[in-house]
Amino acid sequence: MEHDIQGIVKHFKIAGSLMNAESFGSGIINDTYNLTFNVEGSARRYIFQRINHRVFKNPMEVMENISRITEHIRNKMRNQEPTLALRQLVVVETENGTGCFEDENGNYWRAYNRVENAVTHDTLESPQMAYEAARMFGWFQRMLTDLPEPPLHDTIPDFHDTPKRFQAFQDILRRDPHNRAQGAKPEIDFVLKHTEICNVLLNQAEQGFFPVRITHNDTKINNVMLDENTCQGICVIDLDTVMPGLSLYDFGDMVRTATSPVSEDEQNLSKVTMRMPIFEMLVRGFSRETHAFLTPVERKHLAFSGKLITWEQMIRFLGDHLAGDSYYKIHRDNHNLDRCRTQMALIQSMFDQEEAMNTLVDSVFEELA
Ligand code: GN1
Ligand code: MG
Repeated sequence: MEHDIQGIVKHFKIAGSLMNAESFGSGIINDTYNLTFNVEGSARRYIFQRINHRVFKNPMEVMENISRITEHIRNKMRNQEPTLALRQLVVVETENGTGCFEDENGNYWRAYNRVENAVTHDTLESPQMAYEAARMFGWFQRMLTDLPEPPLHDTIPDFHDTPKRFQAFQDILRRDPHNRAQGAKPEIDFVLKHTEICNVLLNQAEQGFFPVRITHNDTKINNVMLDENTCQGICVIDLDTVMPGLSLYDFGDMVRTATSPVSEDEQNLSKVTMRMPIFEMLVRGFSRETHAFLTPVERKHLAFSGKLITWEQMIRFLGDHLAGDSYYKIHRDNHNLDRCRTQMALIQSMFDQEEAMNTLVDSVFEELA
């Protein structure tokens, strides 16, 4: 193991002794470990993470946000759903009373309890899972509608500012520092052909049509935990990017990550498709928790948001490929290019089914009215 985990855990308020540490999860930003402690004869598990501070420039602020969010949710749930309240993330305190420890190498660490009998899925096998996952991300937005002041820190400024992302993409394309543009011509052409997607939400947000809410901003489908046996939604995880944002960013990233039957780095593109039955369940699950506060303009753009976030993700992966893979962890050559290609195939599939997707959203909201 690359880090001195034994030394690091001493700085967290955890009773018992460390028995085992192993790498964990499929995140492509932070490093995650599953640690098992012996607490008076029984095993207790924790998740330890090294926060990637090249990406999150101020890890202390990230943890301040997360402590506030998790406490707020747990407090509300204690009254509403006491059993589920016990299955939420709890930030483990460090010896200095914060939720973040900086080691001597300048790495930042945090720890959570491990939520037991709950699992995450990189791809969704059933419509029921899609319903629950979407309901949970909707629930998460609803739970945070009354988070007391002050506003949360912006942990990554302009995170979903698609026009700024596009500018950054154009900049790296112009510089092409690793001479990779040549080998990615169809992908670059596709991006440039569909720039009309870029400004739609932010232009209207500026005119006041999209309220700023507290959003998760990274609603990859494996960021929600479902009960291992019943598939019931338990909690939402990976809270680093929870900050002010537009509701549709969260819906869009679910469409991106849940409707395709294969993972985002699948190399056989013929398998990538936007599955309508899953999309339907995303709309049903998300709207169940949010329909009371979503505005008509937000509803109208639910289907569109899938395209937007997938296009944004496409330029992020492609931009990182051109930049020499400096942001996302890669495990093979052209990994980011593969990821970019699945996004492209998925957008194409959404183009093909656009009308049906919009019709479905309308009919679900009509049922709810
Ligand atoms: C990153 O590392 P992970 O899985 O939480 C990224 C998301 C991307 C995602 C693509 C902070 O998420 O925005 O959508 O990869 N997180 C950050 O897989 O950039
Ligand atoms: Mg994340």
